[in-house]
Amino acid sequence: MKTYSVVILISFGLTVFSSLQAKELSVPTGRVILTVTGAISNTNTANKTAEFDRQMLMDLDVITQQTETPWTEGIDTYKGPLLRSLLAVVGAKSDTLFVQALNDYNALVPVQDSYDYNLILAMEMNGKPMGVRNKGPLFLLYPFKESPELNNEVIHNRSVWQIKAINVE
Ligand SMILES: Nc1nc2c(c(=O)[nH]1)N[C@H]1C(S)=C(S)[C@@H](COP(=O)(O)O)O[C@H]1N2
Ligand SMILES: [Mo]
Repeated sequence: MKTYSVVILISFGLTVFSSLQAKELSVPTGRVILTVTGAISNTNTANKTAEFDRQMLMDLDVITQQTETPWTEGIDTYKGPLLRSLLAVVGAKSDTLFVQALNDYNALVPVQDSYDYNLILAMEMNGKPMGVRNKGPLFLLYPFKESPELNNEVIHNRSVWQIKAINVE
């Protein structure tokens, strides 16, 4: 009876453990569009970074956000993973992000913003993948419509588009 329970407990434990493992970072099969570096506990490369292709990002906690922005006319529909779900999957261990664009623009973004707001890495605009010419492949989008107080220069500066990398500082 006792031995039986122990065996059950161990196999239950192993099942929980392996399902946690399965939730950990997969490996990109498509083109890598985002690299996360720095203070993270889950990595998928030899040099301890976390690389993502489009599919891996779309497998995170994805929402759509309808909003205007200071750089666009009218309301558009954006889709992409919540920043906090990206931070969870890489096991981000610090409170500031250095967000880096393809054109070498960069900005520091407090991790707290991702908990205070439904901040997404927008990948699609009005149902179409965002190209580099159109703020893609990833645009750190604050919900300006939902939270009008975000419409200020500090937040504008954090609204990095054409993102290629995020360092957890
Ligand atoms: N990739 C990228 N993102 C960026 C910028 C940029 O130059 N490149 N400029 C930032 C700043 S400082 C502001 S205020 C807004 C708007 O920039 P713009 O209106 O000068 O284009 O985008 C932000 N995101
Ligand atoms: Mo700016």
